[in-house]
Amino acid sequence: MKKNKKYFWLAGLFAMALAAVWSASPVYAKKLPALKVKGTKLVNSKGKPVQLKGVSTHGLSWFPEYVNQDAFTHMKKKWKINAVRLALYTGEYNGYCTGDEENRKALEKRIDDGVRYATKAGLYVIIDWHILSDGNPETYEKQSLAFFKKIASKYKKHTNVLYEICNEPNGGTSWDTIKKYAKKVIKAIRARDKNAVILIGTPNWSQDVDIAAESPIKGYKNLMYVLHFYAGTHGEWMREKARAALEKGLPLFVSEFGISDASGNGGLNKKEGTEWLKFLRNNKISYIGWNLSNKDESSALIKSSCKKTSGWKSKHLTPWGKWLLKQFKK
Ligand code: IDC
Repeated sequence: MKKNKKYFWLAGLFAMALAAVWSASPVYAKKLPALKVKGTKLVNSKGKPVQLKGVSTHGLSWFPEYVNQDAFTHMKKKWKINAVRLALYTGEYNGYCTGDEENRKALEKRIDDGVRYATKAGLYVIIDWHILSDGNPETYEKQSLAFFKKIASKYKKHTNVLYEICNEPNGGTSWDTIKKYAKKVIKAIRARDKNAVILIGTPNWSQDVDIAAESPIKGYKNLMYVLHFYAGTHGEWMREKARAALEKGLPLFVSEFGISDASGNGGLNKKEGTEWLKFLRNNKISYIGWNLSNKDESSALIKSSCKKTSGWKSKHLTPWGKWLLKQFKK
């Protein structure tokens, strides 16, 4: 009898210690349900559609100060976002593939920090291989494979991580070329992380989803195809492409958008932006606004006069920032 009592207390202590470790661990603080792709939609484990809504960082090399715990927690609580995107430029100045080894290490740490902050804040997080001036994803294919192998091994247990493997192929890169690249990267990710959602960029700055829909990638689950728009430049004609893709059963994800023109600057087209948001809501398509910085451009969310890197009030936001926050709260 006495002996039993002792074991009872020991078991109790052990359970308490386990609970303490569990709750102190940032990784499991708020484990979000893993997402899947069903038909054209992103769904939770019960098959219920989930719409991710959030913001993208600017280039991680250029505006690292916005990757911080307070910012992510603030955006989750006050802005009501549920996802954040970490934009890892590959080809630009101090990009992942153009900077030196020290820069690369710093960028990798920023991604790790970003995932940790997002996890703690209860956000889904997209790790974005941000090709842009490098146009063709094959330009840095070797680096991409090495990167995603490393990152997928590291984050295979994180149910809140999504991988975006080529932001915006351009310069005439064909869907065949993108597919060839994507298959290699998907294979590398899947060998490590069996289920995470993978986002695939489409031709012509991720606009030609209708072309991707004619020949989607086969043999893997949980793949989505990327559509990007800037309402100042892209209107109904691009929604037509999206509709054509959906009709063919292609799952779409808007991992970047704005309502300025495609340069990320110029006036805002709120009317067209409202049309787009209606379309996204009706089709339960996830959307991520560009960009979390105070750069002096109309696609920045924070006013250039504001130096705060978290805890923003309405007066610190640009007209675009204010508009986007209204959408999140709808
Ligand atoms: C823009 C930034 C701008 C930067 C430029 C080049 O807003 O400050 O100088 O990139 O690096 C995209 C790209 C995204 C662009 C954005 C606006 O994915 O990197 O950011 N845009 O031009 N596609 C369409 C628009």
